[in-house]
Amino acid sequence: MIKVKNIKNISKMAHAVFSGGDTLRPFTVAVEGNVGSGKTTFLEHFNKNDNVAVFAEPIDMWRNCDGYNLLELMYNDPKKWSFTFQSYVQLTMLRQHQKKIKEPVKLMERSLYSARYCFVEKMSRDNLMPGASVAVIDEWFKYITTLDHTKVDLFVYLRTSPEVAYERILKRNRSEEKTVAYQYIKSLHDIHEDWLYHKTLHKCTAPVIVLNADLDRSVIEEEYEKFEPHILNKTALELKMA
Ligand code: 8LK
Repeated sequence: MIKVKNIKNISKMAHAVFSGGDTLRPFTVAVEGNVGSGKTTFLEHFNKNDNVAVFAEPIDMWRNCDGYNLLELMYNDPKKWSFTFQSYVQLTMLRQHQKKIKEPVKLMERSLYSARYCFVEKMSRDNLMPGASVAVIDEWFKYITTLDHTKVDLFVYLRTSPEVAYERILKRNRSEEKTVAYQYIKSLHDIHEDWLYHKTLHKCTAPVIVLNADLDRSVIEEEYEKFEPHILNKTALELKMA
């Protein structure tokens, strides 16, 4: 137990108290959910808070790895590019986890865990990634998740019906997502459900808050606010403000 000796160090201590073992880590929240579940809207809401450092999915890096748009390559020829794409996703997510921040709360869009448990899972089930490639991803995954600053303290699951998620994808019309079929979204939905809701798939390494993300943009803020004290780890903030 850390004793609070002076106010100057209080923010540092809030980090330490909630580090769950590894060195001075912020309270780390990963927002998870299907493609089209409203993660960006969720991040925008919390980005207004000075105590939160928000990390959006590093999609621009996936679109430009030394000039290659890996996201586009993966969607256009998944059999050829899934492994390459997910190898890079794993590296960029690791970097997000390890980025140092001064705020007591880190809010990440997805995580190393959804990379492996949802997306690699899906590619493996669809035979887009052969067993040998999954094994290599897994060896890296097992190693890097032992490193400092890779733990997640809380998952926020933006739970949508696959129909609503699919409708939103059609509406936002992202160029790489043109080839995405409803069936893909439905099975990605089932995988998220089994991992974070039924907890029957892989390991759920932190508590999960489930939000009704089918709600329209105009009312979803109320849903966020209901859970805000938990998401922001009220205790860490109280310590910081003491
Ligand atoms: O989230 C942006 C786009 O990237 C969306 O079309 C789904 C895709 N994607 C993917 O194929 N594999 C991923 C992620 C996103 C995120 C992780 C961690 N792995």
